[in-house]
Amino acid sequence: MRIKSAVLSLGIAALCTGVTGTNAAAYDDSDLSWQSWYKDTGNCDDFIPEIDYCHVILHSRDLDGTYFMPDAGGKAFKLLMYKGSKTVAQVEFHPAGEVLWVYDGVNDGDTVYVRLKWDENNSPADDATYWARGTSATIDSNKVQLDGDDDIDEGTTVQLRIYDDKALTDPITGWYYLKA
Ligand SMILES: [Ca+2]
Ligand SMILES: [Ca+2]
Ligand SMILES: [Ca+2]
Ligand SMILES: [Ca+2]
Repeated sequence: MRIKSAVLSLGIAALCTGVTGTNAAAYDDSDLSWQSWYKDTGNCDDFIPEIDYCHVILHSRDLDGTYFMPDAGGKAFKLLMYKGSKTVAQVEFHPAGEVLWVYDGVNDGDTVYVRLKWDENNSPADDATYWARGTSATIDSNKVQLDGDDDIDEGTTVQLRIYDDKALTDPITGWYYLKA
C-alpha cells in the first residue's frame, strides 16, 4: 500500500511538471475568488496579552493561522484565494517588523506573485515581487523580511497587488493599501 501511494505521488508530480511546461502555468481568473481583511495594529481591540498578539484572524480555509503583533500606525492585511474547494494561496502583511508571508496551497503547477511598492523619503519607489517557491509539499511558504535590515519606515504606505505571472502582465486583484 505504501509503495503504491509513493508511485501515485510521483505520477502526479510528473504530470504537474508537464502542465507547467506547456501552458505557462496560468490560472483562468474567472475560476478564482478571494477574501481579504485589514487590521489596525495600533488599535488592538482583540488583544491577547498572554501571547502579545494584537489581532488573530482564523478562517476555516486557512493554509496557516494569522496572528498580528501590535505596531502603532500599522495596517495589517490577510488574503485567502480560492479555486473551487481549494485554497490556492494565502498572503499576509505584518506591520510589526515589516514581514510578508506568501503561501501556495495546491500542487497544481501554478502559483501567484505578490507585488509590493512603497516610497520612502522621496527616494525612487521600491518595487519588489515575491512568491512561494513550489515543492512537492502540499503547502509551501515564503517568509520575507522586507527591505532587508533597514525595515520599511513606520507609517509608510505599502501597496500590494497579486498577479498570475512573474512578469506582472496578468493582475488578479486590484491594489490594496497597507501601512508599515
Ligand atoms: Ca512597522
Ligand atoms: Ca500551486
Ligand atoms: Ca507545493
Ligand atoms: Ca500563475
